[in-house]
Amino acid sequence: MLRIPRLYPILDPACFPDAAGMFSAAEQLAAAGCTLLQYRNKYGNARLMLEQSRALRARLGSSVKFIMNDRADLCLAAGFDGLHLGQDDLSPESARRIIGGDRWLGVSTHNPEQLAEADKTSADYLAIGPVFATTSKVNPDPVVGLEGVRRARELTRKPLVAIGGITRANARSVIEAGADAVAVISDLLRDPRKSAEEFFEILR
Ligand code: TZP
Ligand code: MG
Repeated sequence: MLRIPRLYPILDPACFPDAAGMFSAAEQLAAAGCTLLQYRNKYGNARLMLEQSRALRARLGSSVKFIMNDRADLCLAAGFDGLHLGQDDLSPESARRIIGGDRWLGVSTHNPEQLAEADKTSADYLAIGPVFATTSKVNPDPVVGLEGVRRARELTRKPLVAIGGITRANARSVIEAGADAVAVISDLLRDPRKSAEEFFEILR
């Protein structure tokens, strides 16, 4: 079973004024000690997504594990280390056939039924959320709260990533509810290096 770092930052170009801002944030996160980053782009075309993914890899090298959101094809094309799937993406087993056995595969779930279902797949880690209200996702599922994290913990032994509205103020409670890691977009945007360092301090 893989060991997932406590902090799992998600880079979404929609949250930055331009690509340079996202690249700079990625470098700051790596400088703070982040070793796992997800690239999540809901609006870019495939060509732009591949360009940005390759640029991220070129800047940060192989010390960071890069996870592609949604797209198995771009995961391979960019030479990423893993793929993260939602409930409307390829099934975990279909994606697994594409990415192979060695890359990480993560699956998002939003309730106990989805969690239990995903637990039966070859996914390497499972995500549960949104734990709290979030403005970073269009049409988010209902919040599951800390109770949702506790319930998820009871249903899987796979590494569990909590996502949605997680900040330095509530991250500790999420880990105490049973999550192994927190995935974060917005609370890393302002001063990414300092914010990530504070997350690590809180989650030690
Ligand atoms: N999936 C569930 S909530 C969410 C995603 C991608 C957004 C998380 O962003 P934030 O800003 O950390 O709430
Ligand atoms: Mg998806």
